Amino acid sequence: MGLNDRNNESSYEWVGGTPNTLKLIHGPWNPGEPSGGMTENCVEMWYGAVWNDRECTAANRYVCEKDEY
Ligand SMILES: [Ca+2]
Repeated sequence: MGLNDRNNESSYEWVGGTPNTLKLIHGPWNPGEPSGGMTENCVEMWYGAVWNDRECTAANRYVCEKDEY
């Protein structure tokens, strides 16, 4: 979902380096997550809209943001 801690473990930022201003480290993680340490540095959304850290090479569906007409 565009959130990762690849540059600094446990310090999450958005793709492109935008700081995590939403304090998402305290977001709705699935119980027990994030669990991947240095091997799972990207965040995905699971069923129920909870979060999981996962390998950044994992292929997931995505959504795009667009302006409202
Ligand atoms: Ca995980």
